[in-house]
Amino acid sequence: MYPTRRSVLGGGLALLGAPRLAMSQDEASLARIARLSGLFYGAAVTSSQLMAGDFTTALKHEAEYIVPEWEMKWGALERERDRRQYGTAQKFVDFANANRMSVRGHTLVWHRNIPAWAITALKNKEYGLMQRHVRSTVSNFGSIQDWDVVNEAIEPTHGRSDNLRTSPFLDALGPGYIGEAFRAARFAAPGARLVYNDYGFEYELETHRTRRRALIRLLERLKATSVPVDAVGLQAHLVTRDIKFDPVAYTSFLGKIADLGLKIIITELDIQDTNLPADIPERDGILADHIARYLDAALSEPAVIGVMTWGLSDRYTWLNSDPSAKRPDGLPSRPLPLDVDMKRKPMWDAIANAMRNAPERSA
Ligand code: 9MR
Repeated sequence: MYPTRRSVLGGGLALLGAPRLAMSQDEASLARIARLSGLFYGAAVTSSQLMAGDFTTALKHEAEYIVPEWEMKWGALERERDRRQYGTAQKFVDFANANRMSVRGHTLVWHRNIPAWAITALKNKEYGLMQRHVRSTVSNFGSIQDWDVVNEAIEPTHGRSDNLRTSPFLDALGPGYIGEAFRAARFAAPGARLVYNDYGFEYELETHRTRRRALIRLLERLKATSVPVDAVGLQAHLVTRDIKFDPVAYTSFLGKIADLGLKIIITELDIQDTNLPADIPERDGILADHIARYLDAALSEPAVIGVMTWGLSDRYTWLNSDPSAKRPDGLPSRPLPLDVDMKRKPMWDAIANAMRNAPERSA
């Protein structure tokens, strides 16, 4: 079943005469294709999926990076105060080591999944708490060289002039909490790539335009105050509902991030199909086309160094349990490169082709 001859040869790779892709159909994988362009490819998974038979086989074949969907969030690591439990999260590191993969750490400071006791402690102005969490987590996973340090700190609708989201961290520590989090991470892992990660930048919607401006301003502020941020993670949870993607506007946005000396990672790529026809070939074609347009634009910016999908197979996706992504006909969604049986979909080809056609990165 995996990989299938039809899906590899029929799906576009047969046309690849270029020496950059001189690999057999069995060898072809998103990670290998990515690497040939100097990019990396990986996927988000949960700990139980690391031992899920055919899925695990597909994961090892396709990806060179994994990122835990939940298991490294604060609420998972320290549900009870001062009783930090690293066992489940460690499984990702062990799996990666055993399979010559890398782990992205996700995520140190986020307004969601904060343990209840920590919300109370932050309200009580325990100033060192966030920094301690960052330092302990990063030091514990010394082999992780890539961390989402602050996640989703922008929310212009919250009405602040700095466009920051009101959150337990902001309330307790003020806007400087972002810089403090990065400094704590740099202290604990001087060589790691430290990432600011966020969503909602892709489309020609007023909200997305505002968010793009807000992100650039935030990054400018961080750079101006020597905050050690190395890269920006753009989640890229795409949607197909009646909205416009403008490659020119998007690449200009990416260019502004690159001009600040920052790398860019597409960190959580997937796509909602709530409004699309039930017919699978038709639906998959539209989704693949949308992904292709997005990635062709994104990967034209040399500062983009890698692509992670939020899941690998339609069998396991947060979109099947998210109410906003439910299809009116109740059919399961198809947001990822492999179907529920681990067969490659047109989206796999779209991602592979976009990475193959990307200008070669030097590092
Ligand atoms: O996919 C993740 C889901 O399984 C978790 O329940 C949820 C809350 O921890 O987080 C989901 O992942 C989110 C990611 O951490 C940050 N960006 C948005 C993702 C989808 O909600």
